[in-house]
Amino acid sequence: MKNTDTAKKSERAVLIGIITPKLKPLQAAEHLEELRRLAETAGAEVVEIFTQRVQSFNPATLIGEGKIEEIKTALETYETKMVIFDEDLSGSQVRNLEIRLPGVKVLDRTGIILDIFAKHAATAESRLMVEVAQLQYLMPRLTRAWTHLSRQAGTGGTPGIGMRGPGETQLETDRRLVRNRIQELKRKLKKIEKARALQADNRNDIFHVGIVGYTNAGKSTLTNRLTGSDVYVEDKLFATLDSTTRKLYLGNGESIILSDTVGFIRKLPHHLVETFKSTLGVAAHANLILEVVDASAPDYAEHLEVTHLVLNGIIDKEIPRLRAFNKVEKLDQQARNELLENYPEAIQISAKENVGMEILRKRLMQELERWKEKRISDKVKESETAEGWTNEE
Ligand SMILES: Nc1nc2c(ncn2[C@@H]2O[C@H](COP(=O)(O)OP(=O)(O)OP(=O)(O)O)[C@@H](O)[C@H]2O)c(=O)[nH]1
Ligand SMILES: [Mg+2]
Repeated sequence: MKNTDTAKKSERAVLIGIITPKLKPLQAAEHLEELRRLAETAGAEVVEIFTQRVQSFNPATLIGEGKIEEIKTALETYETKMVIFDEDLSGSQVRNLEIRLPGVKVLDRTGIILDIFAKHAATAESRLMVEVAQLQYLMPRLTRAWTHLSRQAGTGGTPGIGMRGPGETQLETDRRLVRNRIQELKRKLKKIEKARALQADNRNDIFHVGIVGYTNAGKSTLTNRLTGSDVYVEDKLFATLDSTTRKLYLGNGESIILSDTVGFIRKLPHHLVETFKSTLGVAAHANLILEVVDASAPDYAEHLEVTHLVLNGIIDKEIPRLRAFNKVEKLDQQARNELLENYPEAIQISAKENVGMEILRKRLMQELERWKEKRISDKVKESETAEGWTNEE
């Protein structure tokens, strides 16, 4: 086919990965492959990937002078105006790199993730969260060049009258405007969160399962498979941003609720996790966490680690967990046996090929029964305490 529309529309990009002594070569390659997928999901066409081995980062530009020259040549060869770093850049690193690479857009991993989030945000809540995250990202990158920020930040009007303190520079005014806007958005988010907590309270008598896991693990495919719903599935990162809640009938008149949530990814900056806490909070209110893992990903062990780190950051109570290794139809018998040996508690499924669904339903039923029993014993304890039967001296 001749020159497709998408090829014409997408912006070309050069990727840059840093290999630190801690990183094994295979790991580094996987990280870069993930960055390529992120860039493509954001709509870029990757034309070249550079890596640089470093003992320590160059504080001014992250990478060395020689590498910058190499990149400059590649940008000219490919007529490209965009570089994307796999590491997060500080505001001054972006500025220094933009001076060294004039006219080139310098982005980092978080910038790309935010771009994808903005594309996929479908509800008022996720749009608010994306805006907070974008403003927080913007803050350290603000320079004197950023004037008229009040309009850019969506607050309307021009900065200045009634807004500027005595002797305050434009930069300080801009920072203050961004901070105010962040506060305002956070207040709105708090309200939505409160409404959600209330909803969760009302649902107290139904067993709620939060489906979590690394992005692209197959969470939405599994939700669709189990509940016959039509949640958006795509072989792209962060296809899901807003959580979806569906009812699942387990048989014997039992039903539970399943929530499909936003996926995790490595190097997720702390402020992003903080901001998306309420979307992820759906999982924090769950009675069971169903962790979906792409068993066919070569770096699935790292996915497990990342998932746990993020989960521990957002969940402050003990919630039972069930792990399902997905996409196992892609593994040979030996790999499946190894999984079983290393993770005897986990189940193996293929949401796409409808494998292991009966076992999963059975495990969900068992967890439901366990939860019911616990509720009864908790209630008994509660009434005993209320009547002063226990802990009497
Ligand atoms: N081979 C195989 N592919 C699967 C399976 N389950 C899901 N997929 C594919 O994996 C890709 C991602 O699936 P999703 O269900 O969108 O994954 P997700 O975890 O919801 O991803 P995000 O919402 O982006 O975090 C899609 O191309 C699915 O078709 C499976 O069991 N086997
Ligand atoms: Mg999804």
